[in-house]
Amino acid sequence: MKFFDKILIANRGEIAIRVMRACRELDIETVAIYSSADTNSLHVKYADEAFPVGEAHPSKSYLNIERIIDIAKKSGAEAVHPGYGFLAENYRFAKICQDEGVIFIGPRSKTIQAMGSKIDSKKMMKDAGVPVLPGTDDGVRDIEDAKKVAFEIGYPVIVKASAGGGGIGMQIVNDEPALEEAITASMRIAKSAFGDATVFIEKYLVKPRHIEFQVLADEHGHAVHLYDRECSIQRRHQKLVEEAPSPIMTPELRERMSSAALKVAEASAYSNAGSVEFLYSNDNFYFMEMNTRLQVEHTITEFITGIDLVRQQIAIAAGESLPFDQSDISIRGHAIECRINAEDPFNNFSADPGKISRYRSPGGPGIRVDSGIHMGYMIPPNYDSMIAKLCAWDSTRIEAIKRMRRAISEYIILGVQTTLPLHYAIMNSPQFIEGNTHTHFLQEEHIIKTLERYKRDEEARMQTLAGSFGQGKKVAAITAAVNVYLQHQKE
Ligand code: MV4
Repeated sequence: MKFFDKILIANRGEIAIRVMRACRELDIETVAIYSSADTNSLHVKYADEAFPVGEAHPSKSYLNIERIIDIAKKSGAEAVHPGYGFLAENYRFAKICQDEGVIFIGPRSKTIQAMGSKIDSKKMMKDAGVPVLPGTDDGVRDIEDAKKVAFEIGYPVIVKASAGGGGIGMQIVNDEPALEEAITASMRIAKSAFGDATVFIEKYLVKPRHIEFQVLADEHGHAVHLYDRECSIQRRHQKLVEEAPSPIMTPELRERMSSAALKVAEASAYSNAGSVEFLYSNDNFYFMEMNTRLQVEHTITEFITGIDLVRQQIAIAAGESLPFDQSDISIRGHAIECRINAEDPFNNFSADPGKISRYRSPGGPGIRVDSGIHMGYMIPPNYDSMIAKLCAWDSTRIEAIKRMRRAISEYIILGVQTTLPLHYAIMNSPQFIEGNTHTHFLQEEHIIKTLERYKRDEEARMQTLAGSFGQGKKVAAITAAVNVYLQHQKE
């Protein structure tokens, strides 16, 4: 079954390669685009054809809609996969693709647009019977009205930008005297970041969990969910560790949350892959937003369900019906993803682009590495700092954690600082092992203390490792042995 002959991948790095891998298995030819900073990038070599798309700055290349459509037509690509980031949630791009006769692999333009407004999507879900946090139903119009609503729901409240993303413009307000200034500040930030000053207020949850459900829907009205992911461990709204399923999930909670997720898909007449984000606190959950794209962490869902999400996205875009229904989808075991960023966790996570001087990625049972880097690769400073995704699967959560520790111990990335030491600290943290995570997990004392201990131990730092529980030495020794081996390889 051939869904398309040729697909253009409007992205770079690991996700471009991930999509091309699905294409190759489906006998679909691939077209890469690349900026002037990516002439030597792996996604360009992996593709059957590659076209320059412009200068390094994203606005001149990976966001250049006109040029991308032009390349799609010139190359004869019938469809475009946007990956994540860049144009993935740009409803104008989806619309232009449609108008130009190129299939956009994702939901319809109108759905992307509707989900892009936090106020509109929240309203739509509330009407559909999905739990949402109490707050203003519309944008804040006058301060007296805002005060009244905040008083009714009780402080603390949060002011959010309707067009917002990544926490931009969010203001937490603890009491009435602080409300007016927070609204003004939020509106100003929202106006400059999104060109839309609309803000709304809702009840603030102090240490919620972020739990999301993967959904797949075809263009014939069938929708299924592919279970849950826990994504609470993040820093400045960038996720760092995700796991599937959530460690707190019970059959009863899963029943409640998955039916809400499917209601979201139904109410929006959704098609293609998406995820429904909830905040969870005290056995209650609330719809936050729907991501209308393939997400970075789709890998762990693939591990526990055995379903190739990119293959399904392509089949759905080709007009196929879902080849399974809900009763065919079950989960097996537990999967964890660690995002490896070229950042220095010992220096306030400052970006550390540059040349990879030594590289060896882990392998063996239950390990998956998605990356676009290799030995000798120069990480350009122009894009996101995520350079690899390390995923571990095993039959139980604790075994998956131990497998992840083992994989981290095998992972050698020299030449740039990475988040590997932080991941090792997290995988050894008693709180994490208990599944006791929330959105403020990384601010907690214990992780910072462990990192400071690693920092003092220069040798361990070189190996990117040092352990709690007395395992550090053994693991560091293994890493050192592999490093020596690689040194010999080079000389
Ligand atoms: C919240 C919240 C607490 N209460 N809303 C952050 C980004 C945006 N998607 C929503 N965010 C939050 N909204 C209420 N009413 C806490 C956060 C939040 C958060 C949410 C998910 C993952 C990480 C987070 C980190 C800090 C704050």
